[in-house]
Amino acid sequence: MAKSGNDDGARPTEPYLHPPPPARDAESIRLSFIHAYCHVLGRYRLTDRMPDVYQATAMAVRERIMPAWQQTRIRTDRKPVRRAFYLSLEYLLGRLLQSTMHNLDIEAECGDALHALAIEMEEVIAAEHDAGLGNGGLGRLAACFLDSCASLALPVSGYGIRYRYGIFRQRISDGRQIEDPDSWLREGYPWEIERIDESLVVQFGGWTECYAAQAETEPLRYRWVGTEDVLAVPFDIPVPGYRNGIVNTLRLWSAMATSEFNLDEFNAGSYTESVAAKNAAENITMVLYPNATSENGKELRLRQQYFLASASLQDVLREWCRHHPGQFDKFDDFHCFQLNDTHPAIAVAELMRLLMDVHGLGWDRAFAITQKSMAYTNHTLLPEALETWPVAMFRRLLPRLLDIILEINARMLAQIADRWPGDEARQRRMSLVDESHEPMLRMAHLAIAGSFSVNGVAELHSQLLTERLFRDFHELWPERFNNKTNGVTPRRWLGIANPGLSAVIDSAIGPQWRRDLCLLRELESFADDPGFRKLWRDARQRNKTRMLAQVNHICRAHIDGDMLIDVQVKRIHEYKRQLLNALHAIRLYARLCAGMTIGPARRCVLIGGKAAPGYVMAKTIIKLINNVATIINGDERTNARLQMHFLPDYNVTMMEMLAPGADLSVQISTAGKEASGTGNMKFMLNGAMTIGTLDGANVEILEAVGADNFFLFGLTVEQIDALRPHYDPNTIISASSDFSAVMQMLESGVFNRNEPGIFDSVVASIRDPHDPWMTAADFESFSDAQDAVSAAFVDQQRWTRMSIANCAAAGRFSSDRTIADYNSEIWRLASLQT
Ligand code: 26Q
Repeated sequence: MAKSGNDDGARPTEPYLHPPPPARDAESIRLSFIHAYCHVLGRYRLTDRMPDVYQATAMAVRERIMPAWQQTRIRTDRKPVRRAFYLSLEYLLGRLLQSTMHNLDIEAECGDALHALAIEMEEVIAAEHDAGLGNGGLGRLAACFLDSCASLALPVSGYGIRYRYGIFRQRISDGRQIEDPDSWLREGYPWEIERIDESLVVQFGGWTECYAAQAETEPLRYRWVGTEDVLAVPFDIPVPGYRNGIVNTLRLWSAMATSEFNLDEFNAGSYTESVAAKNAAENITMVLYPNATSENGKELRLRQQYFLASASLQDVLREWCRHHPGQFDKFDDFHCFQLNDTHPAIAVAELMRLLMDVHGLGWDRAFAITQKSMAYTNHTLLPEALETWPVAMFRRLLPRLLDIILEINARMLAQIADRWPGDEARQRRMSLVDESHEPMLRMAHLAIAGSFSVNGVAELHSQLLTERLFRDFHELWPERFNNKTNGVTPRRWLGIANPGLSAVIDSAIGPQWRRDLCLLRELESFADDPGFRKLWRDARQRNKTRMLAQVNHICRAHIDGDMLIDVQVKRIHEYKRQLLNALHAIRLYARLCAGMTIGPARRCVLIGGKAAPGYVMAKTIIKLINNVATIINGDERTNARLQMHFLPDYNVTMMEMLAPGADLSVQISTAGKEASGTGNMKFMLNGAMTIGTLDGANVEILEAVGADNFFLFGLTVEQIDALRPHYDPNTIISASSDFSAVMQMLESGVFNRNEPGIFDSVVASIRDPHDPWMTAADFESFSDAQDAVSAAFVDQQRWTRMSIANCAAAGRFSSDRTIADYNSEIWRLASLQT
């Protein structure tokens, strides 16, 4: 096709097609639906098969994103603008149909279109399968960030992996977790567009060669040869901003064999081997690793990380070179890569490789560019969760990248030796290679060395990073360190999840809080208005009724609507202390059995979350929760006053129904262990009360809402540190009659009559003076705080005022605020709308 061009040196004008934008009225949407249902899906009678109805609805909606998507692309394409790229191994998107309609402002029209066909919108929305390409907080944060970037009209693209299987589906059988594969693509995924023409090659294995460049004066160059090559095929997902005409892109890479059959092997008769090789290539993007903290040393995981980093950087460089061939001086003025934890940190070395080996830059220029365009976000304080890779594996899989990392290390260590002569201990601590045992690469150190920005995700977390985990690096490069407190998108987590409460808020302060969540502060002036309180309480009660209907269905339970609903949902991990929650439920039960009081409120304890398949202790805790729940719920003497249920297969969609209906949000990690938490923010935003420790973002939630509206308990980071050397859980247990009764019940086998010994490890961990999570230390204070919750709950006037106060104070936990902070302090992007 002929290309029209201009001669001012700017890029040629592409021959764009300009199809007429599809109309957005209900009748046009109805016709699009019918077209998709009949002429695309080949169905001609409306049936109950919701997957097809959902697909056709999604297609009708998708058509209406396309014009703005194309416009957004043209805007960043015509004249180069500074852009940011979010690199993440995880995106926990959840469902997209309703959020897309909501952001495009066509929810009502779509509802009418379906209604005209006698279809209920709610059922169509429910037919969508969650896109579960993430484990938990880190992956969901990436999804909230994409929504906020588009809503703020910032030119930010996401890069990730299109896993064939997302996070496993959890089933509970006999109280134990069973994992089933999540084949989320089986019915087809209407939100993605494959761009096979933009595929790229990613190399693995092989070796490096040194060769002389054309001119003798030029330095030697390196090439990476003898590699096994894998094709990276991009699939684009639109990311619409909130009613602003912007649609950004999430680009997910899928691995494909470079050719269907390796002809040489085929001719040599190795048909089966060549098909097997194709399989090996495609395995790279087969499955999401289901660990919520790092499980180190798995080769396939390293392949995934490099696959993402290499394909994404090549993609960006290709685009840059189309317009600025060979001109890298301004590259870092136009590009910023945000690394979501160390998972994509290999990008530091890969950008060096591409700039030097492919584009011919020397080390110093390449490093200056790399270091000015990379920024790293840390999400953990647990030292055991820091990623490391065996040097030997790295050398075998990515030999050229290892060379580059070792050179970065040599130069950094020289800098350290210069600043602190003779301090070899410091060099060993900071080295990119841990040489205390088998040599291991420390990915966090690589990320810090190769970035201009390092941030934590809540104030306390960022402070602990600079004072503890990365203290040495903070001494060397203090200007790199900063905080960006997490947030959640108010569109999904209040507007969509809680339409009832949203309408009440709109009636008081108008609808603008969806763009500026700090406007919720205005609700404070309504907190003492009896009429408003009633509206608030009624809306929340309706949510609770809806939630309990679902929970009762899922758990085959009979929870009634005036119980205090106490919810802890998050990945199962010892540091999050679901065990402490279970101990408290046992305390209440033991008191009831002994004829004692448990406070005025009748209570239902809900716990949900997935355990990493290899995390034995986490799985035992699930089994314990289920067994305790069975005993408690089965006791006719007490089950009108106390119930407990485990929610199977907790996911994004389940949170959308829990946050609006929960009374109490349980955020009880050991102080200093939870980087931020984001579930805490979702509950608060929906008017639930928090019972929590001074950990992660709880600290800032408490500060925002005030001590009168928060149930604080537990030791602080400093108190934990001070207690640790003489921590004596057995004395703590003996000193409390409640705690002794709980341990007595646990240890006498009340909860495992037919399976003696199965909870021994759990019991031992509570009694262990070296228990890293110090569960026993906070038992008493947790119990007292729970008693205060119970008393507050039955004073409905007071509880409602507190609920309003929580929502009113949630403004700063919008991911719009978080992204505005990333932008003003790290990315420095211009809005596409000014
Ligand atoms: C690493 C290597 C190999 C396999 C798996 C992993 C891996 C995968 C996921 C390591 C960690 C994760 C996820 C971590 C995570 O979700 N962290 C949470 O991030 C949230 C967003 O910042 C915080 O709110 C939480 O406090 C933090 O726990």
